[in-house]
Parts: sequence; structure tokens; C-alpha cells
Amino acid sequence: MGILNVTPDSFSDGGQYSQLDAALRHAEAMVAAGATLIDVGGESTRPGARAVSPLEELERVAPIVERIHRELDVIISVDTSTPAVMRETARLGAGLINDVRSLRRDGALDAVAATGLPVCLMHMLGEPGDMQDNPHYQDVTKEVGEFLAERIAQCASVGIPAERIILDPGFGFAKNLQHNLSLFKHMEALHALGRPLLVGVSRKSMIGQALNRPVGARLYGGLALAALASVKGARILRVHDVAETVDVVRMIAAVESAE
Ligand code: YH5
Repeated sequence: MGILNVTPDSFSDGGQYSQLDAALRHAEAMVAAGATLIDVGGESTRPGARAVSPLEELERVAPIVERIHRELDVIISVDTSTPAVMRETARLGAGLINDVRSLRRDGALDAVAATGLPVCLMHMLGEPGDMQDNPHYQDVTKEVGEFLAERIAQCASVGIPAERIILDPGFGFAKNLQHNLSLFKHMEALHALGRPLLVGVSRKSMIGQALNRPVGARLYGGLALAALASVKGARILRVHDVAETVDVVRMIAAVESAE
């Protein structure tokens, strides 16, 4: 899964058309590099990021979903917690709803149920703005598993079947370095929930903190985690560096399919 951010750059005045073309070219390059999903996100989840209205989020995301659907052969994932964005992008060709808030916003469960689309449920405590204020767990992997099991049950209650659900431990969301490392190490325990796992660690601060690297120098650390996640059975890797990650995954597949 290649990451396509469509949050506007406040220092750019390139205008709407060139931004849309640039996003499409980026998506196209990721597909050519081997991405089978493109994750389109219009809300920044960085602590301190400005809240985006549903209309503003839709105006960022809808044109690119429409263009990718028309021009590329790839599954479009929409990184959103906003019911109106879920419903409208489904109509425009989205194939997956990816919600870092696990459908906890009012109306989100019903919106996904109405679309009939698969959904990725991710673990996070609190909101992006306050999630890193001293997170606490007795057993992070166990508590993430319990949270995800509860969200699967909530989905069942509105008619979203388990077969339509992908699960994500939520690396970097309401977790300190030790939580992220322990959760990564014990990720296999989440296979007990019976659903495919998605892992998103690309360029994240757990790599920066473990290796003391700024965001521009986290590729090798991220590839090590991609390899480990793949060996631990993760089925979808959400990454910025698609070509490099596809080589990692294909190399592992080549060895694992040997006699
Ligand atoms: C995820 O893990 N993450 S947005 C901070 C960074 C780098 C990257 C520089 N959406 C996930 O990608 N959806 C995001 O440090 C996600 N799983 C799923 N399912 C945050 C992000 C990032 C943040």
C-alpha cells in the first residue's frame, strides 16, 4: 500500500490542477513500482495539526479518488474517519476505508456498512492531538488485541461481517518507543483475531528513536521492519517507499516458495 498525502502544502501555491496532476503522477509511480493499493489521506494526524472540516477533507480527497479510479488499475484506500467522506469516496470508486479511529466517530459504522466496502480498523487511544501524552499499558499487545476485538464486535452489530475487516496495531498511535517495539515483536499474537494484518511504520518516529535518524534517513530501518512484518505474516505494508519495499517482499516470497 503506497501512501498518497493530499494535505495541502501551505508553502506551495501551485494551484488545484497541478496539485491534482502531481498526486496522480505520484500514485502512478507507486503502481508502476508494485503497489496494489494506494492510500489517499486528506487529514493530517500529526499532533498539533489543524482540524479539517468534512467538506474541506472531501474537497481534497474526492478529485484524486476520481482521477485514480479513472486512470489507474489499483485499489483505492481512503484514510478517513469522516462518514461523509466514506460515503462519497465509495461512490467515486474507493475500494477500502482505512480509519485510524476504527469507526468511532458518530455515523462512521453505519457509513461503512452502507458502502459495503472492506475496512481497516486501527488501534489508537484518544485523538491524534493528545494520543502521545504519556500512553500507558500493562500489556500493549494484549490491550491492542482486546480493543480490536471490541471494534470487530461493533462492526458485527451494524452488519459489517468479519470477512470485510483488516486489522492494524496502529504503530506510533498512542504508543511510546518501548510500546511500539514490544507490539511489533509480539505482532503474531494478533493473528488469533483471524483477520489480515496491515502494518504502517514507514518513516515513523519509532525508527527515528531506535536508530537516532531524522525523517529523511529512516529508509533502511523501515525496510528492516517491513521484512520483519512480512515474516511475521503481515499482509499489507503501508509505505512511502514502494519500490524498495516491493523488492524486500518479493525476495522473502522467493525464499519462502523454495523447496
Ligand atoms: C497506520 O499506521 N498511519 S498517518 C509520522 C511519521 C511518518 C508517517 C515522520 N495512517 C497509519 O503515516 N493508517 C497513518 O513520522 C495510517 N495505519 C493505518 N491503517 C501517519 C503516518 C506517519 C506519521
